Amino acid sequence: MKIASAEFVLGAVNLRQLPKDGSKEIAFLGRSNVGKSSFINKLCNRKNLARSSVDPGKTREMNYYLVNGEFYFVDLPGYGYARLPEQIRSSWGKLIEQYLKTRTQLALVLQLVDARHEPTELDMMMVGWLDYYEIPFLVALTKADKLPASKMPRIVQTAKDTFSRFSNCRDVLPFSSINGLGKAEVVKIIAEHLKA
Ligand SMILES: Nc1nc2c(ncn2[C@@H]2O[C@H](COP(=O)(O)OP(=O)(O)OP(=O)(O)O)[C@@H](O)[C@H]2O)c(=O)[nH]1
Ligand SMILES: [Mg+2]
Repeated sequence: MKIASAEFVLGAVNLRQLPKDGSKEIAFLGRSNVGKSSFINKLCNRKNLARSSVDPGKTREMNYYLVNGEFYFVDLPGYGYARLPEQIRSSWGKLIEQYLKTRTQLALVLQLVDARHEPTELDMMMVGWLDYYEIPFLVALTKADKLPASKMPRIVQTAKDTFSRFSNCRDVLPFSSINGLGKAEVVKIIAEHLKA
């Protein structure tokens, strides 16, 4: 599969606003500032399709991008931004859990984890939900360009040890929005899940 076109469709703050055409969805989940928007831009070869923020926690909407006129990339609001009021954090949790629980056209989730850090408690809670709701997911270790190449194999192996006990985890791989590391593999796995 080649990603030839991508366009912003809508930003939703509740599930009633989501597209109703039934097209398959690939969703991007991860803590605030982990690199979700940059990831989408890299996959689509676009600089500013998904707005990447200098101001973490700003994206509160679920942003939909139509790809190849055929399926959606869904940029989910980031979690774990401590400076947000508790009320917003809990409404975020309800929205995402309802989305994961009910969205039958969701084909795959890209769970993003910073390659330089251990997965957070919230990261582990998210993959717990994904597994519980039987949603296939791929773990991408972001900002891999910030790691020395010599450290990479051990970091990837440690992450594989952590995530492979979840039966819906399809793979764990390093990714960089700067140099494109991992992009070809990610596109291939997305294409497989769109077909299934
Ligand atoms: N070096 C490097 N920096 C990255 C990479 N991906 C993202 N960044 C930087 O990390 C910051 C956050 O990236 P975003 O793509 O906005 O992260 P996000 O997950 O969409 O953040 P929120 O929308 O706030 O949840 C930006 O300054 C990006 O330039 C990467 O692969 N390598
Ligand atoms: Mg973003």
